[in-house]
Amino acid sequence: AKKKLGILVMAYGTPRSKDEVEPYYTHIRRGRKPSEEALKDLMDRYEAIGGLSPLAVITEQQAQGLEHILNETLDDYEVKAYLGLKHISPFIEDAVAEMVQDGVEEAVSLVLAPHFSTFSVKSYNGRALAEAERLGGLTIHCVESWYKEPGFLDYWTNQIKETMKEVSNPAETCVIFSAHSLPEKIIAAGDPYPDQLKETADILAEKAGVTHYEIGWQSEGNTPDPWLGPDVQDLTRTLYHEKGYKAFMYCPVGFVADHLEVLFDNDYECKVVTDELGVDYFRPAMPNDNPEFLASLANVVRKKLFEGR
Ligand code: FEC
Repeated sequence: AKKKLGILVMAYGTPRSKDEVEPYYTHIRRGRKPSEEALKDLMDRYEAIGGLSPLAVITEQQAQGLEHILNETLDDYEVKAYLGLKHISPFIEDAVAEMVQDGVEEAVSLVLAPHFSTFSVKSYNGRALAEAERLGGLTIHCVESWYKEPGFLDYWTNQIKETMKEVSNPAETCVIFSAHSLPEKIIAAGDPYPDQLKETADILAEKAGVTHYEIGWQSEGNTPDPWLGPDVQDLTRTLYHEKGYKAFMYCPVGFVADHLEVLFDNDYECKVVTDELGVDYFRPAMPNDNPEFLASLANVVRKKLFEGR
């Protein structure tokens, strides 16, 4: 008989109905209810991208696609993907409990975000390991980061090259690589997150033959402490004034799907800035359920599974 292998696919999560926006936001804020004003602001942003985020459907497609590829390529295993979300049900803990109930003894965990940070990947994996420990009988091999996986880099390289074909003057275009901002204090704590984004940008710029590129941060939270900068909107203005670029291409490589932070923070907010400056806006397609991208995630899982065997 084939051995059972669980794939714990972890992602941020998004409200699936308007009623879920408040509990979701409260969970993000670690149990503190948002003010009426903050809640309305978030509701308005969802409204601006069409009512709700497509993220729920995309995350599900990514998990199913990954399960399918792994079942086709791992002869000795019966693979099942379990979705575990950070801020909404099914929570990470629910997914771990389901694996234990299904009699899964071995699992690989993968966060649908390429770069490691204590705030993101470490907290996802920490929650999964704590629940597995509490329930017993399940070993989870945790992937920590996968931004250097060749198929992932190829995905973005191709996207950038294709999008460059639409640009009228590549020599006067700047590519902005970005990830979700985090509180600046992570740097003092030695977090590799900023370096990993920089490395991703350097590799992609080289592979895609991009001359002008910069690193920016986006979607920072509404808290008093300083966040990693420069913010992508401010950066766009500064670069325009200092270098006179005629077009900007936004590559939010810290994310893997169309969701609020891309559809609003890039496609609306950054576009407001490029419109104001009278320059062109470009944003290559996100990986979503692209088959080559999912195949690269399957590679990451297989490598983790066979590591040290
Ligand atoms: O499409 C959607 O509905 C949801 C998209 C969504 C993604 C996402 C990814 C990341 N976040 C990260 C960190 C933080 C920190 C705070 C924070 C706040 C929010 C809020 C919303 C939200 N995030 Fe998010 N994030 C998404 C959505 N995020 C909504 C609350 C309103 C706001 O501030 O805009 C600040 C929490 C606090 O108040 O203390 C920190 C990181 C990622 C990328 C890695 C990952 O996907 O896990 C890091 C997608």
